Amino acid sequence: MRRVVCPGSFDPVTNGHLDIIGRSARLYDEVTVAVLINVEKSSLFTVDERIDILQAVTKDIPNVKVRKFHGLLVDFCRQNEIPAIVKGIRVVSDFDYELQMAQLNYRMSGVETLFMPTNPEYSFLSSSRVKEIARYGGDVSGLVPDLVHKLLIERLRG
Ligand code: COD
Repeated sequence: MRRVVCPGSFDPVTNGHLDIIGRSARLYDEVTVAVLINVEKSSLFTVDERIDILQAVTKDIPNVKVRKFHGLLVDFCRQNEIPAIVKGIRVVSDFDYELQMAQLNYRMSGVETLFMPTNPEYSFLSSSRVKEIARYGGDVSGLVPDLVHKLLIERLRG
């Protein structure tokens, strides 16, 4: 079975993330979406909320599963026998950052990283920008799944 992991914070998942997850699911037998537990970074949604959201928005893709992890991604890959990571690349600065991480991950473990160019429709999209726009009352519909849109409004505008 060909397995791959799509890792991230997903705070919250955007349509850019979903595009990469869906395209990966067409290439691999099993895609594990791995949500980082990062106690040092404050987040809008808890890890368990992010997992519930990811499960809901990927429910129609049968070969996608959602898990959480802490520590090194390559350790999660080893424990779950996943030989490769998929990362979406939006802009050249993403590549600079991701290349270094890919090379370190390979050196530590032999786990490969594959870069998937973002759909141009989503190349400007990040979770942080979505939260900022929603916080100040901007419209994020079309940038995130409808469920996330609803939850953002509830959480940020009380
Ligand atoms: N279009 C396409 N892809 C996108 C888009 C978009 N609009 N937005 C995000 N992405 C992709 C990117 O590939 C990104 O890597 C991924 O989605 C997740 O994005 P985020 O913002 O949710 O997650 P990050 O960047 O905070 O996640 C970083 C990781 C959790 C992957 C990373 O920090 C990690 O692996 N941490 C574990 C510790 C570790 O192993 N460190 C490495 C040492 S070398």
